[in-house]
Amino acid sequence: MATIKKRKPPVPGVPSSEAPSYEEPTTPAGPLPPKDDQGGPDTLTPTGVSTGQPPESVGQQGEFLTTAHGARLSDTDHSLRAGRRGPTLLQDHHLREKVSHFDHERIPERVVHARGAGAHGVFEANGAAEGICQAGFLQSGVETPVFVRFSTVLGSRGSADLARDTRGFATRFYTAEGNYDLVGNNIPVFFIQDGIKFPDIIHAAKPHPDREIPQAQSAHDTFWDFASLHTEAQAHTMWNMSDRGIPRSFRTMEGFGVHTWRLANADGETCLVKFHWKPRQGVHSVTWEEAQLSNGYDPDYHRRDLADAIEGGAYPTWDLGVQVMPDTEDQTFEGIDLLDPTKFVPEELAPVQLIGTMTLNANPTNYFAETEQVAFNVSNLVPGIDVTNDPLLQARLFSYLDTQITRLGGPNWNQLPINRAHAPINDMLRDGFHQDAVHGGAAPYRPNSLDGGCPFVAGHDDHAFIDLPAPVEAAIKERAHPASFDDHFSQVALFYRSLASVEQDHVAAAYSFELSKCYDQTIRERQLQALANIDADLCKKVADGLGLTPPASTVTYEDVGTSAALTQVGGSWPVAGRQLGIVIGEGVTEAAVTTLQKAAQAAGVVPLVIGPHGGKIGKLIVNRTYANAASIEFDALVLVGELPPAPDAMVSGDTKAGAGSSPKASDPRVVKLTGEAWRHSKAIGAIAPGESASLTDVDITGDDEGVVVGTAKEVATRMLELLAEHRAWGRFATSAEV
Ligand code: HDE
Repeated sequence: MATIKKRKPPVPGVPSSEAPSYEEPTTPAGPLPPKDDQGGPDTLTPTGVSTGQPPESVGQQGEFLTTAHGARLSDTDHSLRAGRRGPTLLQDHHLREKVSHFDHERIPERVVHARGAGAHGVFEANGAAEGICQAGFLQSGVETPVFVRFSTVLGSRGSADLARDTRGFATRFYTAEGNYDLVGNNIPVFFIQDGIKFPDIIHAAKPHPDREIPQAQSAHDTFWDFASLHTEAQAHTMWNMSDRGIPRSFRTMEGFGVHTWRLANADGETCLVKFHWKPRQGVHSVTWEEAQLSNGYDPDYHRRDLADAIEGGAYPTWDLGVQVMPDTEDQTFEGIDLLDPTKFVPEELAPVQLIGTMTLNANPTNYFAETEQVAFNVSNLVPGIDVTNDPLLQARLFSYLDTQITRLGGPNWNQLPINRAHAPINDMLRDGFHQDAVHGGAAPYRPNSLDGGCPFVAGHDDHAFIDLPAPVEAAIKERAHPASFDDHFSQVALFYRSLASVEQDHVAAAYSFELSKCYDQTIRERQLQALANIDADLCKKVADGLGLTPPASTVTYEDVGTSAALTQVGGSWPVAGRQLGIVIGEGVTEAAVTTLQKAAQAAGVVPLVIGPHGGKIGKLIVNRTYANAASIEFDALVLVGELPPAPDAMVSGDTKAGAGSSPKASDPRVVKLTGEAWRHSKAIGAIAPGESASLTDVDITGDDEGVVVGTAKEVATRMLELLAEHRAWGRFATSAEV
């Protein structure tokens, strides 16, 4: 194999492990190794035995182009024809193989959560769960490989990342006792209480069946028609309308198991738990305007952010925690029915106890083989973790296994490399499409004596999965739910009232936006009634936005207070993986930029130089230009010196200008960039000389909140502090102040 010159990219996004030559290479060489940031599924046999081979051993091999059966090919540019101007021959085996395989490259996308991004990592247990759960991977110090897939719910596979939507947060733990899949969301409550309603809510939320619009959003009649009629959906809907519906990054999302699970320790003692993922990066969102801009400028925003962060070494980390509740007969805690998935348990009532930490440290090598073919399954459980009677969870136990049969083309999807368990498999399941294992023996049945009785059933001491004994009360078989499922509003009010006033304004704006997109007035009015039942002030704000009269509440319920853990405002967080835009012009003081770059890199922040043209300015490499930079790429912006219009600027009519009528000294694209950073309450810095023009062009001064003017060193230090706070929160005017 040729010597590999590994690349050291200045910023993340490098396409391959070796820099390309200008001329097409002609000396035969084998496949390049994966990039430094890439990992793959462990190389195991379909029945769980490690092959000890590196991940690239399962990729393409050899120096020469071959057919699928391994014969070397001499030409792939011309089909085999009867004469140079004649028809193509049916005998062209290479053409038929190549085109036919291409014709079948696509598989059905997931019916929900079609758009997603994945990463490999490791989970390390801290042992705090040892007393409540016997699962081996939760014992102190045990390290378990994981694969995580984040997703939106509604959009199709090619939809934009920053749709207002719930995010999936699915984690597979490849434990020594078999795969354990925690298939959760970034929102702790769900739309429906019973799995039988899942097709209804999804049909309502997906595009209208006649025109197939709108894509990846809930701002349309069928969604609000359903949500306003089936009011148990109001809880989840409120979370979606909050900033949680538009996360800044997959890295800055909490994750929730949603349902209540039953754990058992080695003595068989049980408890009920809710699972939480707590991001060490903090919980942050974008503004609605940023979300909309991002869907145009960079529809892959979240996917890119995750891959870039891992490539750049800013490994995203979450602590796994549990809220532990007693396993009582009524499965109720502090008046909350733990079997109702539209309810959550406020952290003040049951603190989240941390039981381990997950770090994502490798990007997939191949999107299709890993992120697309991973098949999470809620019924992938390990000894010590069992389900409860939550009727939503019960339906999921059926659905995940079932859906893969169509999506992955048969019953053997567990044998795909990304789905193989890291434990010996002896399941007696046989044959079927795409069988990868060559099973031996004569007796795939039990009991047998022809195969020596193998496989044997395991006892408790052999780490068998035991369905935990739980009492089932004498009952009538019926299609009905318990009275405790009837309250659809009190916890929704709790959530809304726990938010900071700026977050409440965002909620009101989101409802107003979504409902204003409905065609039918009746649907708006019906949803307003639901809001009236949740919070009169919220209802009035939304009604004002829609030009309607707010209705009076039709329900009464006990005020359930607030929970401080629900707001995202405040605090200071690690900045690694954030992006700093450094805007420069011709004749820039290079030393100032270098100071900023060094300070950013030392903190794990990616500095991106934005110049009037591509290439270099002096010795500085330009990463973005005024023409291709978009404000959504940068968590903070520093303007260095004077930034006059570049030759390609159309000062009077630039569509990116948005610069008002008064003449500006700076390039209109820079004015727009800075104006948006201001509106989105991002930190802005200016380095003298020149701060006066670049800042006054957008009517801001060094005295404004989140704005810093000074030397490069001063600006660098302060920018990192401001970045850690995510936003200059005080810059958002709130209705509470009016
Ligand atoms: Fe899912 N869900 N779901 N879901 N779900 C799927 O499984 C389903 C529910 C969640 O990245 C599908 O493999 C039913 C709750 C995530 O691959 C499907 C019901 C929660 C993912 C399915 C629910 C989730 C899925 C589509 C009601 C949060 C993406 C493809 C009974 C706790 C996993 C697939 C990935 C995916 C069915 C409810 C989360 C069709 C029937 C509640 C994160 O099987």
